[in-house]
Amino acid sequence: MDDVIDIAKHFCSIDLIKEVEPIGNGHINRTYRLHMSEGDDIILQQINNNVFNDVEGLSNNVEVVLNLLSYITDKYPKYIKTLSGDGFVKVSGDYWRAITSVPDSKVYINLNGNSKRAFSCGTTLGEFHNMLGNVSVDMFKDILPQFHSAERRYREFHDALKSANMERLKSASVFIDYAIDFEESIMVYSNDIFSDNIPLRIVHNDPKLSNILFNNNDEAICLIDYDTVMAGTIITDFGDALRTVAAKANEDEERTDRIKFDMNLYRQFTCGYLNKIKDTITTEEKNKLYYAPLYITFIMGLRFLTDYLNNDIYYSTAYAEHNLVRAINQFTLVNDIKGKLKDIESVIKSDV
Ligand code: GN1
Ligand code: MG
Repeated sequence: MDDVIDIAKHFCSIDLIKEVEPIGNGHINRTYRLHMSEGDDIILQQINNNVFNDVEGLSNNVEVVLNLLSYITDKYPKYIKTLSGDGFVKVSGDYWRAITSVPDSKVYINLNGNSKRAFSCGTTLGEFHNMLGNVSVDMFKDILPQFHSAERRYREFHDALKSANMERLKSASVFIDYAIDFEESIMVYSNDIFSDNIPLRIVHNDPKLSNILFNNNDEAICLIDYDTVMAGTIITDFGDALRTVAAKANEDEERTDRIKFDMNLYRQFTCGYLNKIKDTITTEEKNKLYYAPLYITFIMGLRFLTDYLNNDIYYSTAYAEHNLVRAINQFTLVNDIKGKLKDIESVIKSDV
């Protein structure tokens, strides 16, 4: 852990560090908690420069969002600058930044049917959207352009098909066909979401369950992981949260018979969400929410499949077929959601 201490010394006095603990289960960044003998614990995170080329822009976005939130609530972490006043530090070619830790908090990677937690997740996402929904998008840099657009993700998929090796093309062939069959209908959704009548707002862009902190009473406190906070739509955030909040199995589950969309958790989340967002959401946005879980789950499956075809250059993987397993998992969830689409829509319609 000496290298972590070497980085930590740019953000705090190292005499105050009691313990360094590796944390997190993200696919992209390395994260540590510094347990401090005084003041808040510190979350120290390496920025994956491979994914985030514009480290300056990314740091600006994280700092701006945490500063904005700090005027409204004390539930969110505070941005910590380096002792010399910079937004991040570069050590041995790697970039690092720090924020305060939220005390007595935990994350879940599965809600195991717990309605109260699902409702609370909805409330927390709704609050986040309310707090940032009318902030000028110009304050944030578009560091990951077209992040949730199907046009971009299909372009990358078709490029990957051209360069993939025979072995992976063969093992993924059923799912490649599946993705090709879906292209037209997914493009329709994408064009419908990223259209002129849907406002671009500052949203989270990665509000998955493991990015929601809970307190010991099982109430969600806040969202974490601000790397993707930038202009986007509340529709994709709504879908992305449900992709994991209402999933009966985790994203890594191989046993496809366990992969289902839990309608009760969906209902609870949606109730909590709509209740908070009702004064901000437009009719056009609300009318499109129902297909968001299907759309964004499909996009994730497509991204995992693309990365598999690219020999795992983007997501960290624990074994050779990991990205393919994740793609199959997400496509299985898409199929389940598809069968429930009418019911999903009626829940949103019935909540006025
Ligand atoms: C990545 O790094 P992590 O796990 O927070 C990805 C998200 C995906 C997610 C899938 C910048 O997030 O878009 O939804 O994996 N983040 C980026 O679990 O690509
Ligand atoms: Mg993330």
